[in-house]
Amino acid sequence: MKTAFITGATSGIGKATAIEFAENGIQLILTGRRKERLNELKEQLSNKVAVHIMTFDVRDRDMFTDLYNHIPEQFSAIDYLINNAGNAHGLASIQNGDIEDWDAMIDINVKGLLYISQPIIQQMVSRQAGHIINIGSIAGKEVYPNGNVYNASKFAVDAISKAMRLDLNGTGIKVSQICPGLVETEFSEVRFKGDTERANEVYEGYKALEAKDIAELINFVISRPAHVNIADSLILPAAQASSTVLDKD
Ligand code: NDP
Ligand code: 8X3
Repeated sequence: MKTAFITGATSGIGKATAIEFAENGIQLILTGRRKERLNELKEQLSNKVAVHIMTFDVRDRDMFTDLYNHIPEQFSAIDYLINNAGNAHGLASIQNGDIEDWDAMIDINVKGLLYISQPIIQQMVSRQAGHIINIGSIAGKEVYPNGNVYNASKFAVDAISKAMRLDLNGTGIKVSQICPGLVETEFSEVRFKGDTERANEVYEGYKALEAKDIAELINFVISRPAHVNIADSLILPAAQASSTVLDKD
């Protein structure tokens, strides 16, 4: 039985990945800050696979370390690490951006990913096996107006993914990055701080990707034969050509 550790499993892509993995018999460590949602998902999936939940903020390295050191034996060998937790906070020019939003994006999307990855990578190295999937973004391939620090955080994920692949070459660990374009999740609601109307507008006038589309790609990437690594992958709605070109009604 394989084990996956998914960050940001309380909504969107992370939640859809948990459901996809459970359908494929992969037991789960589900993480996020919203405990209620983790409990609900555990309840929903426990008839398919064993589920362990860990409630923490990826910025809180001490709390993560403590929880990680107490993972039940059954879940202790992690085969798949899905580094998914993250968000955009705000959409403003560099001259007007909110410093707290910048801190949140760098601390969560970049530093949080690193904090979670290192101990899990060390464990994978000792077992000479494992697969890390980093959720990047089209925002980490090309910048767009007012995306600045979110773009920078996802460019960092792109660089970290490449760096992990170099450093882990020869250890038996695969590193893949998946870079979605527009996916309809709670992402825009977070970016616009609960302004649902503005968030909904992001997905109006075309068919955005669904979280399940990304989950299916993740499942495809982890289920390739041992000699195959899909190192990087850009997945867009058919209506999207770039970060700034979108065929809307
Ligand atoms: P959602 O807002 O639906 O989900 C974000 C997830 O990240 C939640 O489960 C949330 O859990 C978790 N999270 C956020 N901040 C923290 C934190 N400080 N500590 C722990 N967990 C945290 O968005 P998506 O599913 O769309 O986003 C998932 C990933 O996909 C992100 O990395 C995002 O950048 C990326 N992405 C999204 C795209 C899109 O268009 N939606 C496109 C390209 C990439 P909780 O709040 O419970 O802690
Ligand atoms: C999320 C996609 O284009 O809103 O990473 O930045 S975008």
